[in-house]
Amino acid sequence: MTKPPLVGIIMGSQSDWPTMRHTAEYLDRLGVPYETRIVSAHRTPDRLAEYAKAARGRGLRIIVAGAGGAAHLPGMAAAFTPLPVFGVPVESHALKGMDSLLSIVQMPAGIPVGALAIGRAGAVNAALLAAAVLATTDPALADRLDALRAEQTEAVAEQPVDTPP
Ligand code: RP5
Repeated sequence: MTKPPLVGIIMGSQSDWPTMRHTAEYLDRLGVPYETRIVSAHRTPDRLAEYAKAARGRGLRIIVAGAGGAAHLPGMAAAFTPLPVFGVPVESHALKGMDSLLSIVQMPAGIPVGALAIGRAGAVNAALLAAAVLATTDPALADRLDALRAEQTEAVAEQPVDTPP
């Protein structure tokens, strides 16, 4: 039987998936159950409201929201749910994700969004941050997170090598 999702990974467009799949990949590595949805703040506002309002009642614990450009998805999701929302600024073509970052990070006091880095780094770290929050009440997950960090440390060489041209 599959476990019910604890993390909702939402994104504004199919075009965000190449970035947001990294969140899914890391949650898979850590054994954290999640779901994925395309939910646009602008193109599907009713879907966003319904999703965010129902999220806690369906058992989700955290929402990771990725969006690019005028990236209102994380902030609007946070407005509709008391769950922690982590925002991932997707790298846009026109402004390289600076637009996404500034849209996500500068929330008015009272409705928080935890803003991550632009692009893949933010997507990976959103998964690790979500796992760290869940690990505060899940010792087995805390062990898996420790193991992943140890693996990462082991993988760092002491000396650089020339890369082929
Ligand atoms: C945002 O607009 C999405 O999050 C996406 O990053 C951006 C562009 O969307 P598409 O035009 O590629 O669907 O809503």
